[in-house]
Amino acid sequence: MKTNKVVILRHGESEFNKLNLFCGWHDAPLTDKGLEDASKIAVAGLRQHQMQFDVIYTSLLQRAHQTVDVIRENLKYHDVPVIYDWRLNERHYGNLTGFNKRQVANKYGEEKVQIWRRSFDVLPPEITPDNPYYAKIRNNPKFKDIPKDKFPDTESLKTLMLRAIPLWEQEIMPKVLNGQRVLVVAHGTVVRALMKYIENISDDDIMKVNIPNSVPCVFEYDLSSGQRMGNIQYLADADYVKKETEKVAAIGN
Ligand code: DG2
Repeated sequence: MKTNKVVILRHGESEFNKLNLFCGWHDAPLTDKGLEDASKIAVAGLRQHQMQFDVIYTSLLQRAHQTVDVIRENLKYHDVPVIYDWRLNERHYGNLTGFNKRQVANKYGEEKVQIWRRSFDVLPPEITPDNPYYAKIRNNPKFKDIPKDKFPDTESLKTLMLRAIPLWEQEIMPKVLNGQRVLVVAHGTVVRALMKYIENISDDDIMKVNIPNSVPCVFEYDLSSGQRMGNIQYLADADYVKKETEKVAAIGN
C-alpha cells in the first residue's frame, strides 16, 4: 500500500507565550528557549523519524518563520521551498491581544477565559483602536496583501477554519495525495483547526484539545483511497507531550 505523511507543527515558545499574554496576530519573536526547543524537540523528532520534505507551508508571523529557519538550518533543507500564507496565521485574539491570561481570568473569571480560548464559535471582543497592538497589527507590512474584507478584528476557531481549511483542501492535500512530503509550521489554533477537520472532532471535544510548542504531529494517508490511516503520531517523548499539553491547557500565572 502506498502511503504519504504530512507533518503539522506549532512554533517554539514565543515571547508572548513566556509572558502568558494573548498573542494572536501580534508578531512576537521566539524566546531563546523557543529557539532551543525548535532544535532540541522539533528537529530531533523529525531527524529521529527520518522525515524529509518537498515543501514547507507557514504563516506570515515571525515566531513560525524562526521555527522554520531552525528546521531548515539543522536538517539542511535549504533547497526546500517555503510558502508563506496569511491563512495559516494564528487566530486573531481581538481585544484580548496583549493582555495577560491570568489577569483577564481574575477580571472575567476562568470559565469565560476558557470559553474565549477553547470554544468552537465564541468570538473574543473585537480589537479597538485603543488596544496597544491595534495599529501595529493593522500596519504590519507583512499583512498588506490580505484582502481588506478578510482582515479580521477578532476570530474564533470556527472563523479561523473558514480561511485555513480551503488552503488545506485546495492546496495542501492535493500535494500530499500526489506524494509530496509537506511540513506545515503554524500556531496553536491553526493546528487545532486542522486536527478538528482531519479527525472530524466534534465542537465539544475540540475544547479539550491543546497543542504543545515544537512537537511535530504526523498524519498518514493511503494514497489510493485518500483515506486517513491510524492515529496521530507525536514525534516526541509521550511524557514530555503530556506535560507540555497540560501547561498549554492551564491559564497559567
Ligand atoms: C497563542 C495561543 O497562539 O494561545 O495567540 O496567545 O500558538 O501563536 O502561541 P500561538 C496566542 P491559547 O489559545 O493557547 O491561549
